[in-house]
Amino acid sequence: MQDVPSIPYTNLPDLSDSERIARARSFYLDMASRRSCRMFSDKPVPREVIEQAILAAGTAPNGANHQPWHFAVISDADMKHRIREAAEVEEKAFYAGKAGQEWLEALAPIGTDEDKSYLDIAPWHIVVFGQRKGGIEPGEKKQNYYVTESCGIACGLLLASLHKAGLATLTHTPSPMGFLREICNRPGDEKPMMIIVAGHPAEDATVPVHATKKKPLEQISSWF
Ligand code: IYR
Repeated sequence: MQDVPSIPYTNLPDLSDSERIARARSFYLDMASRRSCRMFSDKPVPREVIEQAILAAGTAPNGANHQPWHFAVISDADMKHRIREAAEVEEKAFYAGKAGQEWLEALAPIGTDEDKSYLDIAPWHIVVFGQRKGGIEPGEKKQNYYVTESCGIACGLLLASLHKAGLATLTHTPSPMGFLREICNRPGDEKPMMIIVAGHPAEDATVPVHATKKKPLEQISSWF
């Protein structure tokens, strides 16, 4: 390693191995109870919850620590409605055949369609943009690296934080989603990655059983 300004690595708790296993299992069980929600309540959620979740997202490992992301956070009803209308235009074409038969068949057990009324109802939209150009200091236009990977990890942390805060979430990815750049007033070198919809589930909310079935460890890992 090159000699760069450094601080001691002292921020991890001193746990026993059994405590480590218990914590890892507890986190797994908590995350396993997360469900993608498509039936939201309009019950408000304090802005501070969203702020803390975005701060958590902003700790994600990323390319050259350029932190190549921007979160456009929307509670304004008119803006949410504009997003809904634009998303539904794309989704209508998608479900009318643009997706292709194989994709539509894959989605059939989830029961999704072009009706995105939850975008009006949920209190918060967090639109995640990946920054192709940036750097660390405001206004810099350096090349950014691993933008997709970095933003993917950040979105994972954002979803985990919101779930830990007792909120329902949905990763919504209308395709194409260039309209998000215009609505959120973001520059052309930013790529909309996804909308994370957050709020409380509707009282009668349900989730498709299909989405609750997760692959077992043997199927998702190999050990050497
Ligand atoms: N964006 C569409 C379709 C969709 C695609 C996948 I892959 C999903 O896992 C779920 C939905 C929609 O939101 O309906």
